[in-house]
Amino acid sequence: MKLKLALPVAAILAVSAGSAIAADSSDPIIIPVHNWSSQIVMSHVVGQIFQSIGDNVEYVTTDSQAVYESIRLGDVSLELEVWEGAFGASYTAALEKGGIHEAGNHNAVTREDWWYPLWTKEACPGLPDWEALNACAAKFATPETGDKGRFLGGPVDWLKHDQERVDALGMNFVVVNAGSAAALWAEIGAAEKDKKPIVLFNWTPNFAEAVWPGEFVEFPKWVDGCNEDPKVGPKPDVTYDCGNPANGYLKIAAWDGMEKKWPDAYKVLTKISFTNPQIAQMAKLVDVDDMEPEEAAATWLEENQDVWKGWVN
Ligand code: TMO
Repeated sequence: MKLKLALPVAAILAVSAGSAIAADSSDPIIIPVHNWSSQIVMSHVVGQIFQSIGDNVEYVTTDSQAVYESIRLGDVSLELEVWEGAFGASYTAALEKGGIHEAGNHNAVTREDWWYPLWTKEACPGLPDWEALNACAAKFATPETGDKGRFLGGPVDWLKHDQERVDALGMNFVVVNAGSAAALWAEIGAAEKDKKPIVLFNWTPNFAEAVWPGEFVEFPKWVDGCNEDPKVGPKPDVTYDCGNPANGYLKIAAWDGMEKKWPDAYKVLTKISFTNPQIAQMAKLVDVDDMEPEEAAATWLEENQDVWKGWVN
C-alpha cells in the first residue's frame, strides 16, 4: 500500500522536474535583421513578444542570403521573412544540408519582381507585357546605361539573378543595383515629379502599393526549376527565362535546436502568421511614418493585441 502511494508522488515530482528542465534558456534568442522595413519591424515585433514571455533576445544585422547558413549552424535562431522570390534558392539549399526547418508559413502571398508606377504606361502603353517593355527600353535610358534601358535593382543581397534574366531573354536593359531600399523609394519620388518612366525592383506586401499605384511586369510565367533546368521555361536552352513567382510564399524558418533550447518561444513562433495588410502596415510605420523599428514594433503590438495575444497563451 505504501509503495503504491509513493508511485504517484514520484510521478508528480518527475512531472515538475520535467517542466523545470523545459523552461527556456536565458541565452538570448538571436534574431537576424536585414535591409527592408517589414522584416526589421516584424523581427522586433516577435522579439518583443518573446520578451513578454520572459525570454532574452538579441538582434544581429546579417546578409539576407547568408542567414540560412547561419541558422543551419545555430549562430542565428530563426528567420521571420523567407521570401520565395529572393531567398527560395538559398533557403532550399540550406534545408537540403540540414539543421534548419520550416517553423511557419505566413498567411501572406508575396510577389517580388520588376515593377513600375502607373504613369510609366503613358510612355510604354504595351505594359505590363515584358516584350512591350523591351521594345520601349530606350525610354528608360540614363547617362549610365547609354542607349539601353535602366532596370533599378534592389541591394545585391536580395535578388541575385536580374542580370541572368536580362541575358536569358535578350533584353535591352542594364541592371543597376540600388544601395538600399530607401534609394528605391527616392528614385520613384524623383521620377514622380515629371512622370518620368521608371522600372525597378519592388514587392508586395509593402507600404509602396498604398503610396504609388503600379504594376509588376509580366514575364513568362514562373515554373519550378526555371532557374536550374534550361528545358523549363519558354526558351529550351537557357535558365532564368521566367518571371518570379506571382503567388510566392512567405515562410518562417528556425534552427533545429531552437525547440529544445527555447521551447516556449518556439511554440509561439510556430503559431505566428501575418497577413499582407499587417506586413504592409509594419513597413508603413517606418517608411511613411518615420518611426524607429523598435517604436514601430511597440506601436504595432499595441494596435494589434487581438492578433498576437492568442499566440502566447
Ligand atoms: C526581399 N524583398 C522583400 C526586399 O524582396
